[in-house]
Amino acid sequence: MPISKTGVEWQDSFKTSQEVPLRPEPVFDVINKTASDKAVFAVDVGNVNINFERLVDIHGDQKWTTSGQYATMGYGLPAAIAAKIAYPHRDVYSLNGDGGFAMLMEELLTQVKYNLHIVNLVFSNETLGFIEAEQRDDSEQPLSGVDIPATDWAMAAKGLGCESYTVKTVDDFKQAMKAASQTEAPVLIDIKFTHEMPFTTQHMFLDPATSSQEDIDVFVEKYQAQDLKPFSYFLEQAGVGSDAVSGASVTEDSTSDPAIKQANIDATSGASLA
Ligand SMILES: Cc1ncc(C[n+]2csc(CCOP(=O)(O)OP(=O)(O)O)c2C)c(N)n1
Ligand SMILES: [Mg+2]
Repeated sequence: MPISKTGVEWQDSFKTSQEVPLRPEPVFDVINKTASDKAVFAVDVGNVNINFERLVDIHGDQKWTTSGQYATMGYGLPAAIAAKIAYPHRDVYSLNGDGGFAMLMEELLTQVKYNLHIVNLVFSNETLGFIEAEQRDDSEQPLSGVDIPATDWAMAAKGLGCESYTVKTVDDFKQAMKAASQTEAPVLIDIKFTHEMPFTTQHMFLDPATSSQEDIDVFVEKYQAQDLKPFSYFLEQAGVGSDAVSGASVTEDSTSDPAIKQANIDATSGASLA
């Protein structure tokens, strides 16, 4: 019996979640189990990157691409078209937030026109999520300009000539992925997705040495993080003082420098999930 779950085990524990709107872990679990060894994933920009990079299990000869340097939203659909032309015999998926999808959704017409069998996934969280998370966590400003109206993307895609599905549950998604594998047409799957932001690793309130109990309680409840331990816990288990990692050169005097103080906190407060 492990004394505590690691970040990855904790993350995996949500794979079987039946929560609706859907959490990312069960959705990616289906993708991991369904996509062939030669699948290609074209990933748009936003929280979809965070979820993809945390949860996808690239295996076999799979390939993936995203707009890494410029973080250009609207990348998913054209990248998937390029992938399908380059690799006509591979299964190609585009993975998009609803905001990024809305930017270049007319590219479904190109997929239809050239009869490209691409499976386009839209994670409908009704927000420019990545920016919402920034507004919440970084600037703590009132949310502004991030909400996206609830939209029937499947109906819109149908109008553009695609086969399309709306999924609200894990079973819906499994069925839609199965149906998508049995057609030659372009497919759109609108995944009604959680409005919660991905787990933040930027400010983790887990360590009583650096956070108030109130902050820890709020954080743990919000992320169902009862099984997560702060990094200092693992150092103690290993018999290593947290000073050894946070920098022995940081003295009592130097902590009056706010930058060093913050670095000290960052180094000791919960790095249990990368
Ligand atoms: C062309 C462009 N405009 C704006 C941005 C800034 N930006 C980065 S992520 C993001 C929001 C993405 O929203 P969505 O596609 O709905 O994905 P989510 O984060 O909700 O998964 C924005 C506006 C960008 N990267 N590229
Ligand atoms: Mg979104």
